[in-house]
Amino acid sequence: MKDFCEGFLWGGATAANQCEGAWNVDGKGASVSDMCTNGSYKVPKRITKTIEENTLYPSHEAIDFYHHYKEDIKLFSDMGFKTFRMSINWTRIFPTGMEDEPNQAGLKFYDNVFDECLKYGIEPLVTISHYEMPIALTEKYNGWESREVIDCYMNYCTAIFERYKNKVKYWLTFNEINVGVMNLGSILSLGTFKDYNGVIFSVPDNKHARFQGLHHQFIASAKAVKLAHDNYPQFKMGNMSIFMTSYPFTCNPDNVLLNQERNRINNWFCSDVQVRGEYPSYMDRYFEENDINIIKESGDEQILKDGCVDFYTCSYYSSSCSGIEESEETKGNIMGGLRNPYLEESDWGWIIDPKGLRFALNEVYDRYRIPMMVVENGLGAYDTVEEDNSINDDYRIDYLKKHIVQMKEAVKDGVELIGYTPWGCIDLVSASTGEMAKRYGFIYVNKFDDGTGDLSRMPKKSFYWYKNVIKTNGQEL
Ligand code: BGP
Repeated sequence: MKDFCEGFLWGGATAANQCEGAWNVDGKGASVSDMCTNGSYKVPKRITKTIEENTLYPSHEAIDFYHHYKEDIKLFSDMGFKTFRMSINWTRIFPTGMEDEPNQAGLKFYDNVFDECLKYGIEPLVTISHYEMPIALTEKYNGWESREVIDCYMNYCTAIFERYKNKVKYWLTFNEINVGVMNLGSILSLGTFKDYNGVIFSVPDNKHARFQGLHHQFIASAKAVKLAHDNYPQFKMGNMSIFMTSYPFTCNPDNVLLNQERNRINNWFCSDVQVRGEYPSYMDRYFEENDINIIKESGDEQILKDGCVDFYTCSYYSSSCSGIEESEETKGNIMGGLRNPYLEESDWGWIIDPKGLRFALNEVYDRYRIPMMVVENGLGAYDTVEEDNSINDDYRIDYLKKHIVQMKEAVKDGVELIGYTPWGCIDLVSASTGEMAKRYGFIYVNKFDDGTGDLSRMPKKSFYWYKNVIKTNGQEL
């Protein structure tokens, strides 16, 4: 029977804006994330037009990976990481996104980070854009709504591909690109929120701008893939989508159809374009019924065809149900739905569903038949530091163990899974709430929601557990 392949890429994942800090250091410009305040499960975070005094902006210091990367990568290596998923902060390389020449200090920083990884035999897995587009592009162009932003992104890709061609092989064009099918995507990834400031979840919806923005992201992604394929044959280019398994709430055919429709729009639309190189036919009706008219140029079809990704990646945290009934709802990571009565949830109300991951992996592999990675998964939880300084995060071990068991089942089912990078391998700022208290890491960071903390790092119990998982290639869980 099949098992995790030799050379399986065990590792962990982060994003620049959630860990680096040093938000305005060495020539870095402000990104969308740098304009977001902290929040909590109860108090939502806000985006502000200017930096407000006496307000905490968690990305500004985060866990200061910028100055701790050597120590952190050493700890990853102690765990036996084969890969480290991280993002390049666009605004470190092009502070406004519109310069002709890249910022040398920014380029140098990532040289140092990659060299440090390679020193330990850790393969960098790089997200090109992870919720950190230059704020200047949102102001000038309303973000991805304008086609001009494709050129800015390509300028950025050209600079980083050429600079890191001997250091980075695996690239992801956009983090969770399908967040753009939801309103929240206007802030996080599309930058189509011109002149809005306030609670991020309350941004007024502009469907046209979102889907136009997504179209531009598809074109940018395809062009980046083609640039890589034409010039850097050693590169492997991937997509990255949120996969939120969705079940019909009951076997009522209306629920089954509703579930199919939601799956298509939320889970499949973006990856269908990026993997198959064309818009799926089912979207025509959706666009028509929602009065969405995407402006395309004549060469776009060909660009999409020429820019299909080499491997599929997704984040997976939770699942939900679709139904026409009135019933309790659940949020989950970004997408929600009806609450599944068979499953438990995390302290942040995200349903925990390891079998939903096996289901997802099978569905995706059946559809695309290309190598896959799960590049985000994990449990955001409150951790307690005991008197002897130990952190006994058995709940996190339990969550990850159950998901790895199901990944193994999927491999036995025939899925070509080549990597797994649990989210927030070191504690970092939460994307949805801006908190530190929602911790995912194998490594604890002494940093708190009020901005205090000495930033010291400490392995949790899960650190030693995961080290053994990697050592035994998933045999001992
Ligand atoms: C994903 C994002 C990550 C990350 C993760 C966990 O949607 O790609 O950036 O933060 O979710 O979410 P949160 O931080 O809100 O718990």
